[in-house]
Amino acid sequence: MIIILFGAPGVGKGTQATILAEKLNVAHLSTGDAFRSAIKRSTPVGQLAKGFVDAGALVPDDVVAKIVEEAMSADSFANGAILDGFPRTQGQADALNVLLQAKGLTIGKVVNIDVDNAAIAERLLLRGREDDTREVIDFRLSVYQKETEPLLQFYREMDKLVTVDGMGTVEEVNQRIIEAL
Ligand code: B4P
Repeated sequence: MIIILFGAPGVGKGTQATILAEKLNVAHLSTGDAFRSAIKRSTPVGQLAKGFVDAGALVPDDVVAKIVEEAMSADSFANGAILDGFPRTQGQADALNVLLQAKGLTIGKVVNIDVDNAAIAERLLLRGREDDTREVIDFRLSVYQKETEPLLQFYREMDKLVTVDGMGTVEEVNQRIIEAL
C-alpha cells in the first residue's frame, strides 16, 4: 500500500516520512532527497534538476517520472512505500496512478500536513538549506499554491485525503498521523 505525505514546502513531510518508514518498516521515497543526491553526484538527472531545485521551481514532470520509476523498481518497493514530496502536479498524480496500476498497488491514504505560512518560513530559515532563503521560500510557497494545492481536491474526490495539524512537536505530529492512518 502507498501512503502519500502531502503539504507545502517545509511542513515536515521529510521529517515525518523518515520516522513513519522506520516505525511501519516500509520503503520511503523522497523526490527532494533523490534530486539532491543526483545533483551531488552530478548525474544527467542531477544536471537537469539543479537549476529548478536551486530556484525553488518544480523539476519538469518527465524528469520526476524518470527518478520515481527508477526508485520504485527496487525490490524494497514491491509491497508499497511512503511517498514524500511526490506527486506535486496533476501530471505527476496521473503518472503515479498508471505506475501503481501496473504494479498492482493502491493508495491507502494521502496525509495532508497543515502548517501556517509564517511557521513554514520560520522552520525553513532555521533549517538553512541552500534553497531556504526568504526569496526562494516565498517562490516555493507560490508554486505550491498554484501547482500542488489543487491536488487536494483530486484526492478528496478519490476519498483518500486526511488532513493533520502539523503544528506542535515532531512527536505530536507523528502521533496524529498514525491515528489518521
Ligand atoms: P523537498 O525536498 O520535498 O523539501 P520541502 O518540501 O522543502 O520539505 P519538507 O516538507 O519535506 O520539510 P522537512 O521535513 O524537511 O523539495 C525540495 C525541492 O525539490 C523542491 O523545491 C523542488 O525543486 C524539488 N522537487 C522535489 N520533489 C519534486 C516533485 N515531485 N516535482 C518537482 N520538483 C520536485 O521540514 C522542514 C524543516 O522543519 C526541517 O528543518 C525540520 O527539522 C523542521 N520541522 C519538521 N517538523 C517540525 C515540527 N513539528 N516543529 C518544528 N520544526 C519542524
